[in-house]
Amino acid sequence: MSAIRFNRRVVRYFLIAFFVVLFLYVLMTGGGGNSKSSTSAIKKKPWMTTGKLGNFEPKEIIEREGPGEGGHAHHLKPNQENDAAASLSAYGMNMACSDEISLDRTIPDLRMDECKYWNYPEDLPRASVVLVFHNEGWSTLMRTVHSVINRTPPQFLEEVLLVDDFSDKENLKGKLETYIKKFNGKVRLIRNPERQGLIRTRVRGAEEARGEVVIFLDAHCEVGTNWIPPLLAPIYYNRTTMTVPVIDGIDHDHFEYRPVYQAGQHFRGIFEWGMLYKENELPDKEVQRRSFNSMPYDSPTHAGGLFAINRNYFLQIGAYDPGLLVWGGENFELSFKIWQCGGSIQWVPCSRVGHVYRSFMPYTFGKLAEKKKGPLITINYKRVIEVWFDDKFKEYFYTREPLARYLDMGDISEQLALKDRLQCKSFQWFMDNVAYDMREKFPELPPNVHWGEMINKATKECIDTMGHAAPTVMGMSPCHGWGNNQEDISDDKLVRLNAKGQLGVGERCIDADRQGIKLVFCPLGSVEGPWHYDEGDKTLMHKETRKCVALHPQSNNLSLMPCDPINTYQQWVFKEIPSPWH
Ligand code: LR7
Ligand code: MN
Repeated sequence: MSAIRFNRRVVRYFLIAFFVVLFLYVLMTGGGGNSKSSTSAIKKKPWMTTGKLGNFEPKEIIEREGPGEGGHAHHLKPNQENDAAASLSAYGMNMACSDEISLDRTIPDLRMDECKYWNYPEDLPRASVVLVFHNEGWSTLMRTVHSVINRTPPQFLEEVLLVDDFSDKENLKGKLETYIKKFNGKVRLIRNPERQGLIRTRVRGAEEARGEVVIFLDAHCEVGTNWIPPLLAPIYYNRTTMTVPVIDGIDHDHFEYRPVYQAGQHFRGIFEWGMLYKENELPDKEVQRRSFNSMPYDSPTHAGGLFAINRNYFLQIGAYDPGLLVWGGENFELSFKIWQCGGSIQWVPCSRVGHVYRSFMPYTFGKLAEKKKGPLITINYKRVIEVWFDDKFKEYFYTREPLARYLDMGDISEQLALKDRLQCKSFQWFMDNVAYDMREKFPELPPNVHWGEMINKATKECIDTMGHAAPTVMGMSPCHGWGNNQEDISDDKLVRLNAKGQLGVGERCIDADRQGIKLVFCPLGSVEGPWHYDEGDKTLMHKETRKCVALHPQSNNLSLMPCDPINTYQQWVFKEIPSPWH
């Protein structure tokens, strides 16, 4: 009897234990039977040990003395001014200054304090850090390499892969091969046999890379303390997540290392309708979604240069559209593609990388641009929006960039087929679920009622930004004429007037104050404008002051004057520009 009861008890204990184990298992795997969630159960997420440094934090803080150390500005002596100026105009950065700063210089740790207490799995994937470069300065290129080698745990660094996009600077030739030998094979160099532009060169880098993850950096960066584990962890957990470090600024003149954002404030990438890259403060919804403010968060787009992605995934989604040329728009293409086709993009506050913002672009687009009719970057944008936007949204782009309608973007059928094959979602889905903060900042645009050159009836001259960026005073100059030989079209006189009285040039708006008629940043979140255009009188009235835009006959300056509809100096006509590319 008791033996039987004993056995029953054993069975009962056994059953209870069995169910407890089962329950715990289901709890850990999130209850899902699909393979995705069960892999994530085995793969540990980062964990926080408040008060105890994370497992990959450096054991000691290195301090060094010397020019630019600690990320401080380094100022050259007055007698070096010529060298500084010469290198600034050749490279868009002061190489004479950079050359005096150690390749191993220290930079400040600008991370949020919390970041020091995160722990990451030991078996994160290994990365190839891919640097594509065209005629970069030696010391800034090498400082990028040194910073990666110095601040990356070797078990996570497969290699640093340098991809030379057909540079012709002497010091980037044989000397480079010799120099990288000292890294015992960790640094590898391949070269393009002809100029490909950064977009195709990055794809080549990904194809040749040996790491499971590729991390792209511009060739003038410095990576921060413990930068790599937080970038790799989200990818390790989900191979369709692409990660982006927070980018700090390195001054192009004296190489001071400083934050771009205020401490603790988070931004994420969006865009204006003319495809200008923008950043917006992290919406509350995203702040709330996370339990620590140092955790990664979703971002609709990214700036382009610095990010980490699973190599096979990147190649599977077609890497970059091979029809994109040299520079620009590839960041949007990849962003839309990833989100619409089921992946995600996360910005990672605990990973910081500095980037030298140049004073200007020191290189030309070379032969690749010669065959193209029209501005190459706008052609890239057109390809991207024609593939990824729904029809409604395409119109917003053309509202901002009316000439883009005439540009020859080449064949996009392969890209559309890819979108189909990957069963990608609509742009509306992206706007509703990912870039929902766009609605507030850059609302949907009313159509243009006029666009083209804005000609004054009296002088027959055109309103012009005079090549200046906003905020600036608008001026007048001879109209373009838009003859036959118009390869180099400038948008400075291409004005648009929308149905709600907004007058603008490209992404910028025209407004008036006491100083005159001005090009300004369009007010965020509004598509309304201050103007009323009278189709009969041809006057342009400022609604608030009820005055009209007038040209001063002597000074040729623009200002608001009491309206006088029969005065030809107050009469304006818009002349649409015939396609200059036909
Ligand atoms: O023909 C070229 N071939 C190249 O290999 C032209 C450039 N390059 C290399 C170049 O040497 C550099 O290493 O490509 C890299 C990027 O070129 P940059 O530094 O001239 O570009 P950028 O910093 O002015 O521009 C930003 O936008 C580009 C759009 O195509 C790229 O995506 C850049 O990577 C990107 N930079 C960043 O996102 C850094 C963060 C700053 C911001 C905003
Ligand atoms: Mn750059």
